[in-house]
Amino acid sequence: MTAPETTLVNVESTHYPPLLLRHPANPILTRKDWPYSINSVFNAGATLLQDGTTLLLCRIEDRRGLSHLCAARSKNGVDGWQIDREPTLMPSPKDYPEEIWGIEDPRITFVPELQQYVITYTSYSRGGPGVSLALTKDFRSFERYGVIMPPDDKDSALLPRRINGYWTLIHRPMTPLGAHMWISYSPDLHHWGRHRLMLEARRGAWWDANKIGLSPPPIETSRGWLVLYHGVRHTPSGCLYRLGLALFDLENPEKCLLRGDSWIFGPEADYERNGDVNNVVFPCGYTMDPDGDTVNVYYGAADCAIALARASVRSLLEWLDANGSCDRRRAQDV
Ligand code: BMA
Repeated sequence: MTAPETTLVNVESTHYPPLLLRHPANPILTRKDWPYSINSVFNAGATLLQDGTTLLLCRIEDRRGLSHLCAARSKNGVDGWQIDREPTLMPSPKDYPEEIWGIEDPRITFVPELQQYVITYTSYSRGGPGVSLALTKDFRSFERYGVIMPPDDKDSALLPRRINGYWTLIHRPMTPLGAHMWISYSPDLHHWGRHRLMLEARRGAWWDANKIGLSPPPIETSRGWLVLYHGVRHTPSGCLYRLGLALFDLENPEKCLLRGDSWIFGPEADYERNGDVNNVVFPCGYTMDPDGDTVNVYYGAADCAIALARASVRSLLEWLDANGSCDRRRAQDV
């Protein structure tokens, strides 16, 4: 197995295996890089364009507190970013009133059947955050479908192909039972149904108690959909956002095959510990290297910057084999 480059850094030496290695150039994008005035840049969707360019669709927060999306492109996915000189996708509350308080946290899925990128993002409405969807071929013009999941819902991504004939969406509605990950199906990307609970937040002292959500879109592997999810721990000094790992059946993605008990990545570096919101690592996108094993995970750090950590899919699966359990234990754990 090839480990990701040895120059990548692990901030603290612990006895836990470092699965996601921070890039030494971190943070790779901050507000200082922006060609126009912004408060902060964070939580970017990511994809590779046809010519191998990495595209990040970044969440930009302005000084009003409202967010829009802006594209940044780089040949190597690390530096030399070409940033759109103006916002790429602005909220459009006149036509889409649910976007009145901004649009946030995009996830990008390239869908071969449509030959388009599908973007799911949070639209911040008067009723709270909901899930909206837009299509694009080039990240210059967009076809908006509007709200597909009403408030309160977020942390959503589309799977790249139909499952049993239906488009499949993972999302995180808030219910009186807690903030769990759900899965829904659609024949046309407009009408959604067959809503099922996919992964539950645990309870009590667990790192992922009460509130979880999908982070980047699932990674398709021969063994299943590999899912990085965030868990939010409420502490007396605020929330702690960390990442965990789970694996779901390829043809029946609501079926959890393995779920790790421990978190695998959490705020440690200064740019993750300190920012507008301290102690947050929040990935919304990844790209895959040509070796088919190295994933570049782009994450928002402390709601102030974008950082990069790399991992080997094979190592993540090996870790799950050694540290995960089948979700049928769930009932006793929670
Ligand atoms: C979550 C989302 C993210 C944000 C995080 C920490 O609820 O809204 O956009 O990065 O909180 O503030």
